Amino acid sequence: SDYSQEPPRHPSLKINSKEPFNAEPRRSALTQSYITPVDFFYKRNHGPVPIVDDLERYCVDICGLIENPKKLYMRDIWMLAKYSVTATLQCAGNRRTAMSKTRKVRGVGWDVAALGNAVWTGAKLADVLELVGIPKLTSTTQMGGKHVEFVSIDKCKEEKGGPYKASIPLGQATNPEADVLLAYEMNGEPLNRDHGYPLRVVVPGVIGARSVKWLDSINILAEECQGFFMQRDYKMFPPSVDWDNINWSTRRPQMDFPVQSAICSLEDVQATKPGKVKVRGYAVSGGGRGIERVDVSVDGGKTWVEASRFQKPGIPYVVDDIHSDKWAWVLFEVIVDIINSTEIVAKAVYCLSFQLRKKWKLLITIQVHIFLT
Ligand code: MTE
Ligand code: MO
Repeated sequence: SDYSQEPPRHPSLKINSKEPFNAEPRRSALTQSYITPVDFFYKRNHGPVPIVDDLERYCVDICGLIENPKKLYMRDIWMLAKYSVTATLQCAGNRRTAMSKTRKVRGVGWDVAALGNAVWTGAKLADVLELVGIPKLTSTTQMGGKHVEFVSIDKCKEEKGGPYKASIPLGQATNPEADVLLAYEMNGEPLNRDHGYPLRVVVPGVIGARSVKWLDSINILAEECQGFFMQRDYKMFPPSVDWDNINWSTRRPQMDFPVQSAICSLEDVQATKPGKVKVRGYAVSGGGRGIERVDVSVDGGKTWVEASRFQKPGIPYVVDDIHSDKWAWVLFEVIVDIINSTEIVAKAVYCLSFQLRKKWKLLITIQVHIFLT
């Protein structure tokens, strides 16, 4: 593969792999702003970054199980209603290094910063599909086609030199409220090459792997995409399954990501003087479920205090559909008093749904070990 024409990158990024380029910001830099600057946004590529230099000729083929296949040029996509969605994109491998401490896992060794929160702007996929005759809110049982596949122009070794690809269910693709975008801007600027120039898919609330960059075609399929990243990667197995007895076809591809929280103002093991310590981090839930609360413990999980939390910049989070960015992370902060060597734990509580806001569930925690100096 040819890596001689990679784009420039910010020198502060922590590089996990050079070719293909995989990098994340330092965790302390990550939670400094609600919207992650493009320079500090993690980059996850599976091959060389492709070059699109003729925007006039660049187009997306919409094909598969439809009556009238169509080529959409950038000018056609720019004509559609323009939407901006604030969404956190998270790699399914985020925090893999910590997971490997419990049991060795394969893949890029990410710390806690293989995610970022951006304002994505573009056309809604539901509007694009309507252009080719697929009505809004087409349920998966209504049509011959049941899945919408996104195929890229890049090439990767997992696909034996073929393009990166993924699919989502037709019901999600045609639902305007799912906010699936064909995005041409990130944080108000045209996408840069690393993030998918000139056009990428953004599937909010779903693992990053489904948000295909450098879009080449959209394929309406009867079955879900059979590509490597849908069928032989990004699946969850119980502890009894190992690399020698794995049977990939027994599990569904991972789609919505689970609730997640991580402390970013401290390293996993950190020395400090006794006194006040700032605990700051992020919490995010897939599927648009939102974050109900973040609690922090300085005694390894015996007692808890609620952290203050910020979603839209400067405004304490308001719990309703309109004032929350439901696809976005929440930044939390609390000042704690440290008197002993101890373990600090953060816990995010997510909402099962905006309708059932009273019902909540706990999930992932992260632990930080503090030693007094
Ligand atoms: N799309 C293409 N065409 N090629 C890729 O390698 N990587 C996927 C996804 N889309 C990928 C892709 C994965 S695994 C993730 S986590 C996100 O893009 C990363 O997006 P980012 O680099 O913009 O942060
Ligand atoms: Mo990923």
